[in-house]
Amino acid sequence: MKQEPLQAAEDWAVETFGAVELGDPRRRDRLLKVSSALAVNPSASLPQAFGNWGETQGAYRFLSDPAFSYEEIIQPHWNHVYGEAAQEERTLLLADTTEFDFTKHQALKGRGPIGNSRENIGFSLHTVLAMKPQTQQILGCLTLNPFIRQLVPAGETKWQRKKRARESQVWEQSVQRIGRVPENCQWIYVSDSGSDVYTFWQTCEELGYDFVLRLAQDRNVDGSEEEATEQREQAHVKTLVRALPAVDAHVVTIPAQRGRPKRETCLQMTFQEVRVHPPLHGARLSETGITAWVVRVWETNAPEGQEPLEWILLTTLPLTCAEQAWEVVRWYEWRWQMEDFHKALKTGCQMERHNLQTIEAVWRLLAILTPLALRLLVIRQAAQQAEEIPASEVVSAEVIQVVTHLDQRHQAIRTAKELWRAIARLGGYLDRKHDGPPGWQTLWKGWKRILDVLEGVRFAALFHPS
Ligand SMILES: [Mn+2]
Repeated sequence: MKQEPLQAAEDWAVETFGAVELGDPRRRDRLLKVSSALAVNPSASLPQAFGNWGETQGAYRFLSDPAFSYEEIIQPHWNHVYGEAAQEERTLLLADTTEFDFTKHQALKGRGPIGNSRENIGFSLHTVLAMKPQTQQILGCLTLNPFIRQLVPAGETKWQRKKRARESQVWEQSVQRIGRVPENCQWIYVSDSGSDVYTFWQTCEELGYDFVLRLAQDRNVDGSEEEATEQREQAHVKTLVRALPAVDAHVVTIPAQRGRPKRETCLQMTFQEVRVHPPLHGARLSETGITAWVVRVWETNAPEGQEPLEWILLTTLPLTCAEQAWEVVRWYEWRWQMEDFHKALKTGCQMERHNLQTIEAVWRLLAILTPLALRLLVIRQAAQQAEEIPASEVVSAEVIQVVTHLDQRHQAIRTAKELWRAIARLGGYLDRKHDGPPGWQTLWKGWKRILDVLEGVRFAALFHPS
């Protein structure tokens, strides 16, 4: 199977958005024009992507059209991904919330506050991506939920806060939007401590989802001993799990982050079944508790001056052995791909630089850029992982020829990894021993150069029919 990002922009646009229903067929045509122009040049502004005023104006008119919503634009993609995931036995749903900064566009109508400052403006975005755990392949986006944060009004009482729609509700809304888990499928939310929200867990239970998430609160659980007695002892989940001895240990590599170099470390692990009590207020569906398993991994030999790593995870998946508990930890580690996707939107697609008049127009653009950012993500993954796959399985012989010819090293390209390295070099990647993996912009630049050359080759053939 040829990898999807290697499709020509127009083919990709038709495949991704062709089934869209926006009423007037002219709207569909415009969507295909805008999406294929951005597919060629994902980080471009609209005037740059089109290079002529008439088409640019057409794109602005399309994005400002109140006749349809961002959901209608991305619906065919959501349907496609839902259908793909429904064919898998098990799918991980990586979910997270991020903020987009439009402080430079003060005129943007409908925007809200972001961060902790009252000066910065933009919107929040909750995203759910589907991932196939066997290959870590991202199937696509299952739902997007952009929203405007409400600042806490000064002097608000606890009761008023409960009544106001709270940000934490976006988690249960995302589950409801995706809907019931299809027959014979296991769909597992994988999410950070932002999803420590009891009503989210209840919604998962109601619609058939499992989850693996990081606990934020030290919730009440049944005490471990004397479960049979009438007076069940209460305990706090973190205190309880921290008192358990390690049942296993693994050496893992912690990737470099926030200026700290990558390091190898030994992680201790323990796990136990718990009965989590509902909070005293606000458990919507029922007042019953939830049976789950808590997993703790922690570092005992952190280098001096570095905070030792500790994750306390909660999962609805029954854990009967250490191997299952490690699997859950591994899935939680893969969550970084979600953060990478948000980076692809911000850095790869320069989402925050677009100058539109209303937040609804920004969200319509977001619906176009989301499948595009996924294309960037797949390219970067391919560049990092594709070690053993022959290049000829990924692209046509014509592409391999063009890349070999343009690459200054002029070496034979055998594997997909060699192919992507050469493509990155065409985009300016130096590929020295100490260089990290190539970034989005570099890969995309290299790939775009090949697309341009291919177009030239095909164009030339028109004039010299053989
Ligand atoms: Mn988060």
